[in-house]
Amino acid sequence: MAVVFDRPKALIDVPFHYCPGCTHGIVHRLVAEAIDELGIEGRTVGIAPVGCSVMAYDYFACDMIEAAHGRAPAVATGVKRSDPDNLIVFTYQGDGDLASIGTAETVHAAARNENITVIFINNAIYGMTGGQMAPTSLPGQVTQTSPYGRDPKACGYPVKICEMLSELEGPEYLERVTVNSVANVRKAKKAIKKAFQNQIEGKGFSLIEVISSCPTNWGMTPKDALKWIDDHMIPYYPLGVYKDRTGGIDKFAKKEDK
Ligand SMILES: Cc1ncc(C[n+]2csc(CCOP(=O)(O)OP(=O)(O)O)c2C)c(N)n1
Repeated sequence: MAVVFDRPKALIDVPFHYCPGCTHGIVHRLVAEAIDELGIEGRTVGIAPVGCSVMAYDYFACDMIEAAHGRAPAVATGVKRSDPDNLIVFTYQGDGDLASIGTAETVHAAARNENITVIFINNAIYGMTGGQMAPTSLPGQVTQTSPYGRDPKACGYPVKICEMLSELEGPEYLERVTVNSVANVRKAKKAIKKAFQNQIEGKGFSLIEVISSCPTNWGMTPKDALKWIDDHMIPYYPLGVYKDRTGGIDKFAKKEDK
């Protein structure tokens, strides 16, 4: 009988601990599929810091390192530079991790065009710690620490990572995707695979921002959470390629051409 669906080899056969409807599991699968398809399992190292994906080392069948909260790009830099021609290094980070406590590490790894792959899970909330406001929480979004909705006057505006990093000359590839429909999952897969392929080809820093759902802390059913992504997250965080130096989407290249 033909096998039409199977677990990627780069995922260990254990149940995830994630809440029902959380999209971390989908993204884990896409990363694992990319590792399988590119044939890099034996030389891939993942870095997962603190957040709901803190136990990613139990799920990926490759070497995994636990970084302190926010520090994954710095750890990834050290690992990658120790064996740059062989190792394929990815980080897997939440928005509290990457866009708050780890902002400096993110910005400087991108500015250095460090040859690593960053998977950035933007679920607009601090999931693991119980639903506090994140740097990416939307204006008006109700969280445990903004019970009347995020007020930009008191809490500032969300940090748009792809837009911000696209202002740097360094990074090779920045794309924002989501996984709230089959079509969007397919596009996310393509972007994630490209982010790994870029590293294999030595092109440099690739970051894929995945707009994700957190039904538990958003206080919604899994289905409503996927719709909330369409209705609220995507208008604020438009999907698309923000930089692709080799593909010609690069404002610095345009400036030089003129
Ligand atoms: C240095 C440090 N500060 C704070 C914490 C507490 N902490 C653990 S996880 C987390 C937030 C994680 O949120 P996010 O990165 O968005 O990932 P998610 O859980 O939503 O997937 C925080 C603040 C910590 N573990 N270490």
